Amino acid sequence: MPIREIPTRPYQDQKSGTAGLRKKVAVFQQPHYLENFLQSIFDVETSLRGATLIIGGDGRYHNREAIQTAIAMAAANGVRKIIVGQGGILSTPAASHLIRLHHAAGGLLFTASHNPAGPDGDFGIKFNIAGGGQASETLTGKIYEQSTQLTRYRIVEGTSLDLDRRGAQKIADTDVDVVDSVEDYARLQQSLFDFDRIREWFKKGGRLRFDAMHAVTGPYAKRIFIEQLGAPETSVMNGCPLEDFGDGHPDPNLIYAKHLYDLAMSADGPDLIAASDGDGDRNMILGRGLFISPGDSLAMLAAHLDKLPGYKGRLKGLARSMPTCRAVDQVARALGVECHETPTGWKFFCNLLDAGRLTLCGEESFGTSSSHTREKDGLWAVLAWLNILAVTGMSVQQIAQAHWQRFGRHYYARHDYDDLPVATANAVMAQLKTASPNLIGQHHGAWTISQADEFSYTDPIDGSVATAQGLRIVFGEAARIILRLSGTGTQGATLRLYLERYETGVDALAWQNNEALAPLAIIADKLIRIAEQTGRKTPSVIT
Ligand code: G16
Repeated sequence: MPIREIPTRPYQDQKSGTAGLRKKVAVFQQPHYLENFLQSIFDVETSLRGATLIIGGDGRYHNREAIQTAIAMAAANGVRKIIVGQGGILSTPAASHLIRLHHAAGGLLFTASHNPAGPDGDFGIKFNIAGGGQASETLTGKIYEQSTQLTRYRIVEGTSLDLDRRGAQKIADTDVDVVDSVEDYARLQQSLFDFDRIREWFKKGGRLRFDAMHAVTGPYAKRIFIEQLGAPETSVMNGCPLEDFGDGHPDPNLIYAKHLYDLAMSADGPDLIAASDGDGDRNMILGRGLFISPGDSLAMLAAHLDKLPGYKGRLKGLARSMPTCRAVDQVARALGVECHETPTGWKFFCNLLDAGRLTLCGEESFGTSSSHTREKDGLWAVLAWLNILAVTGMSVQQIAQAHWQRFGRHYYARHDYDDLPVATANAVMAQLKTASPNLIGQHHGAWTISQADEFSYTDPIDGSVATAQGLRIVFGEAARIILRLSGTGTQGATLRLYLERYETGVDALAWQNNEALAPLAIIADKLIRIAEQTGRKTPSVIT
C-alpha cells in the first residue's frame, strides 16, 4: 500500500464555526476539499503522530466515503492506531467518551449535527482533541491558516476498509479497530444512573417515547432503553439511521419535532417524550402536557442531581452559555455552588470541566451534559430525566411546577431569522452595538435597563479571552434580551434573538410562555428593529 503525496491547491473557505467545518455536501465533494482540511489538521496537530485517533460520524450521506479517506490519510500521516465505529457510526458524545477511554490524541467526527442530510444537505467535520473536547478557537484558527496555504496532502492509496466487520484490520503500518458503536457508551451510562430503578419504572407502566429522527441515536436508544432497561419496542421511533435522515430535519425543537409536542398535549400521552439530533448531542424533553425548555431542564436536573448515583455528593459547579436562561443560576445560589456564564459553544465548558470546577452544564440550543464526557449528550439527558422520574415517583409536570414554585420561573424563547444577507445581519448587530451604551437607564414599562453591552469572556483556567460573543440588554434579574449571530449555519447569516423573563410567586405559574414574553418582544422590536432592517416581519423559527 503506497503512501503518496498528492499536489493540491488551497481553498480559502475552510474556517470552522461554532462546532467545526459545516458546508453543503457539494462543497465537500469538490476535488481535494475534504483531503485539504484533513491534511491541515494532521499538519497542525502533530500530537496525532504515533498516537491513537477515534473516527466516526452520524451516518449521514457522504459519511462512509469521508471516513475511508480519513483512515487512509491518518495512516499516511503516521497515526499509529485508529478506532472507528462499526458502519462508520459514532454519536458525538460516544466519540468523545472513546477519546477519553483510550487516551487518544483526538477524534474526527463527521457530522453537520442537526442540519439536514442527503446529497443536497449538509456535511461537516469536527476535530476533537485529547481529553475529548472540541478544538479551541486558537487551534481551529491555526488549522484554517494552514488550509489557506496547503500545497500537498498525504494518503495511502488503494485502501478500502471493511467498516462493517468488527475487529482488527491494518492499513500500511497503522492498526485499525472497528468497534461496536454503542457498547462503551452504554457502559458509561450504567455507571452514572440507577438502571434497576429505571427498569422498575418501566415495569410499573412508566411510558417513554424517544424519537431518534432516523439519525445516529437509533442504535444507542434501542440498546439502552429497550434491551437494557426493558422499555417496550414502541418506546423508540425512527430508530434506524438513514443517510438522508428520512428526509427530515433532525433538530429536536418545537418546530421540527412538532409531532412530539402534539403527542405531549394528547390526553393519554407518554410520561416522558424526548428526542435527539443528527449526531446525538442535543436533547428535547417533554412531559405529559408540557415542554421543558432546555434552560429549565438544566436547572431541574441540577436541583435533582443528588438523586442520581453517579453524582451523589459530587456537585462542584454549574454553568450555562450566556444566552441560556438564568434558571440554573437560581439553583446554584440555593445550593451554594459556583455558577459560570460562558460564550455559546460547548468547548467553553471544557477547561472548567477538566479543572473539576463543573459538574453539570447546558445551553439553550438543546444541549445538556455533565463531567462524564466533554460533549453535550442527548441520551444522557433523557436517562437523567428517567432516573429522576423513577426515584421521585413524580411526573414531569409535578417536577416542573414544584421547581417554579421554589425557584421562580424563566419564561423563554428564541427567535431565529435564517438565511439573511450577511451584510444585513452584520448591520443589525452593529446598530445595536453602537446604541447599547445609551440604553442603560431606559425604562420600559416596569422594567429598567441595567446593562447593555457586548459579551466577552475570560476563561478562568487559562486566561484566554473570547470577544464579540453576543449583545445583551439586561433588565436586572427581571428580564433579558440577547442578540447574536449563529455560528453553525451553512447558508447566509442567521440572527438569533433570545427573550427571557423571570417571575416568582403566583406569576411563575400563571402564564403561557408566549403571553409572558409578548411585552418583551415589543420592547425588542423597538430597540433592535429587526423587521424594519431586514424586511422580515416574523422570525423563520421560534423555539
Ligand atoms: C453547536 C455547538 C453548541 C452551540 C451551538 C450553537 O451545536 O456544539 O455548543 O450551542 O452550536 O449554535 P449557533 O451558533 O448556531 O447558535 P451543534 O449541536 O450544532 O454541534
